[in-house]
Amino acid sequence: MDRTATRVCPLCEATCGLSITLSDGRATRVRGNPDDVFSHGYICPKGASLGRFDSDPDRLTAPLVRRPGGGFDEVGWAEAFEAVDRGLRAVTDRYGRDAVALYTGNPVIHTLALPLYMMVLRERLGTRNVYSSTTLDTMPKSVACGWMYGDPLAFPLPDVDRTRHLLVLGANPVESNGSLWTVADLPGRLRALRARGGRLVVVDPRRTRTADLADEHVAIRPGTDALLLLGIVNTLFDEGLATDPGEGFAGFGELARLVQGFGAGEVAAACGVPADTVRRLARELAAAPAAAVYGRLGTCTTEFGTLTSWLVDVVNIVTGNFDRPGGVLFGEAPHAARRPAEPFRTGRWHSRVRSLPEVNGELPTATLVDEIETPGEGQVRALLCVAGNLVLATPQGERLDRALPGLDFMVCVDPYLNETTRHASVILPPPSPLESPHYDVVLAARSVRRNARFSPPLRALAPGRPSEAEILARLVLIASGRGPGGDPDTVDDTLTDLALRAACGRPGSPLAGRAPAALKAELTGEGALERRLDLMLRLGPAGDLFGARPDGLNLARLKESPNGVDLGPLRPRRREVVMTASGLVELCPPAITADLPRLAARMRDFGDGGLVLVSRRQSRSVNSWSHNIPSLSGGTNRCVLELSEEDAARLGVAAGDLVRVRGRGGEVVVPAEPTGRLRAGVVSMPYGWGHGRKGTRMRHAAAEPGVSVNALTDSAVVDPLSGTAVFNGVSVRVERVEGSQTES
Ligand SMILES: Nc1nc2c(c(=O)[nH]1)N[C@H]1C(S)=C(S)[C@@H](COP(=O)(O)OP(=O)(O)OC[C@H]3O[C@@H](n4cnc5c(=O)[nH]c(N)nc54)[C@H](O)[C@@H]3O)O[C@H]1N2
Ligand SMILES: Nc1nc2c(c(=O)[nH]1)N[C@H]1C(S)=C(S)[C@@H](COP(=O)(O)OP(=O)(O)OC[C@H]3O[C@@H](n4cnc5c(=O)[nH]c(N)nc54)[C@H](O)[C@@H]3O)O[C@H]1N2
Ligand code: SF4
Ligand SMILES: [Mo]
Repeated sequence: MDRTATRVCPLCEATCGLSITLSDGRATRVRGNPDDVFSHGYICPKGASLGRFDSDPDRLTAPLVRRPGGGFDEVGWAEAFEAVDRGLRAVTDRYGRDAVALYTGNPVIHTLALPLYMMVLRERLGTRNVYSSTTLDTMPKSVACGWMYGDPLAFPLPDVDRTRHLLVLGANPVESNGSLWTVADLPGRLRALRARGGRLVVVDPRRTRTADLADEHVAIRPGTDALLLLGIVNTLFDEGLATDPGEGFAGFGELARLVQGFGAGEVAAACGVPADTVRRLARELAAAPAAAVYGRLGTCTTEFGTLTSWLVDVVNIVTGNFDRPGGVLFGEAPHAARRPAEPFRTGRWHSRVRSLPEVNGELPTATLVDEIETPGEGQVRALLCVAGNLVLATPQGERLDRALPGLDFMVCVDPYLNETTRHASVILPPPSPLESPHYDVVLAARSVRRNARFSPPLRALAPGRPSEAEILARLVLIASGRGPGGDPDTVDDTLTDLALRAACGRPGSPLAGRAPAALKAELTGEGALERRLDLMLRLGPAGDLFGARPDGLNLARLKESPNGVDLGPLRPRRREVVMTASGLVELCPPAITADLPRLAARMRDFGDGGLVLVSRRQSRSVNSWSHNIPSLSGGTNRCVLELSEEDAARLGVAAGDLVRVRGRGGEVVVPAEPTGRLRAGVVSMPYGWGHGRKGTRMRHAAAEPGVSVNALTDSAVVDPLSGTAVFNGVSVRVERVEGSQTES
């Protein structure tokens, strides 16, 4: 029997509403849901393939446990959890808690269960060796926002539908569909911006498909955006165009002083952008009735990621576009979101081997390999890897690939036997997204429009198969020393009780004086996790407060609204958000501006001739784990090294020739693709390839494996303020492999 259900897509940050036709439990057709309150029918080829992700025959359905002689055995769930309990306990008993490292990957932001257990799992593991994809991605922005606003998760989002001028640096939202900025149909909204007379400027060494849509493309030299932005701020002051934000802000005068020495004329050569262009970009931002600056991976994962991320916000503030419609506005989740207990700071502890500072309770993922490889007290002996593909995702991933077999124990929560999980002692596969409830705990807070959408599972789990929530709850029980067989609901119950007691006990709270047990009995939902979500919705800014706000949100109401609930546009709310020690927005946090001399010193050596590598995303890929989906592979979705036509001519490289690329991390051989899209001196490789390794089981991906860009990158360099890896602006050498024409 066919039926149709709606569901939010979990594959990227755009959170499009889908309409899925199911025949006998299989998704036979996936379309954009025209009635979805947020995405209004938009869909991309990845979302349209969600049914193929669900039915992928290589997706694991049972836990795997490593056989002593190599290979894996499928085992029952109870046996797998017992093996995890034994393996982790053996390591902590002998070496202590810090010997267990936790790594969590990108899908954590795309599921309901993972983010809701991560904090408690971290706490119960009690290890300082906490790592995540954040230090491969967004941490520079978090550090900038942490120091400027006091909250590392308070991200200002461009108000794309009302702005008149959008300056995009190091992002390709037409292919990525946006990041740290949840916007469905971003390509359409960028077109709409231009159609209403607004201007789109894209700064990127590559003329991307986003740049194709723009009024202007500025082909900057990789790694120099901080200098370009300093040149812009300098021009704003120099020409009397900078707006003093006044009350509620600190550091405007100091900013004017700090940008001296970074005039348009001084930064131009390093950026490879004419001084006149730098000045004009500044004047256009100042003149626009409403403008927003946005930066993403090309600004974060560089040597100066935090400085650049800070300057993006500085420009928004001193052009008068901060916290106002048409400029940038803080996101607002409809559920009770976690706020930090105290103003942001970093460096509460340091990594053992390289002494890199803790940020947000995490250490830099770039140094995990050092912690595994380097013997001595505090060495990492076990790894719990949740939804991560470290081998392909981290700089110098091949070194990690060699180091992981040296661990005493490794657990992966992952649906695939891939480049990373092949090293596991135990793999615990979560069910398919279609079998899991969905609500965007993380992305709702980064959405350009306030909305709430819940997707129930479309299919019951096979008997005995645990949900992803249960897998995580059992890991929490194991980490708490309570063994693998306990009741997983007690984890959620404890958290629910704590939250209710706090809400009822706080003077002035709308629930003050009410009985926690009575409120708990009112919670609805299938299972303890859904009830915890119900609580978060009820206590959130749009929540029903258990009847105190009768038209407010709760889970039952979301379940009655299959197209979601729209809660309106974002609104200025700086006063609610800012929680720095001073209570002010800090324009010049000393921890950040202390890094300016390093940039000033480096300014002189940019552009000394060699080739530099940047990464890119492909519209029909999802990071490293979608290449097994036949409907998304082939055509342009291939792993090739793009290089400029000038460089190709100089190196004697023609389309399809194999080239050897050498970086500080190692080398790869890859087909070359000369293109008019790249700035001379820059080469670009897609991120996420390098499949087909021994012992993996992703058969379609193995047929066209590609090579890993992270065989070239170097784990020794990080953005020092955030510990974030450097994937963009990496020095490489390229040479043609003689006699090597690939078939194309
Ligand atoms: N050179 C270079 N390196 C990069 C980047 C780059 O641009 N260039 N990008 C960086 C960025 S932005 C990121 S976010 C990181 C990503 O780093 P990771 O998150 O470590 O890598 P992913 O490729 O996203 O792998 C996700 C893993 O989660 C599994 N998975 C998928 N869905 C689920 C699920 O629902 N539950 C569970 N438990 N597991 C699931 C997949 O099988 C896969 O193993 O890589 C970084 N690395
Ligand atoms: N289709 C698809 N969508 C995705 C993903 C995917 O794998 N595929 N991954 C998701 C994830 S995890 C993330 S983090 C987001 C990333 O979202 P984006 O950041 O929008 O995507 P990227 O393609 O990594 O874009 C980075 C751009 O920065 C440019 N660049 C590199 N170095 C520099 C530099 O120094 N300066 C400037 N100005 N530009 C530079 C690159 O040429 C590239 O065009 O995408 C998400 N969405
Ligand atoms: S844009 Fe992102 S959320 Fe929308 S359908 Fe595509 S992958 Fe899914
Ligand atoms: Mo990412």
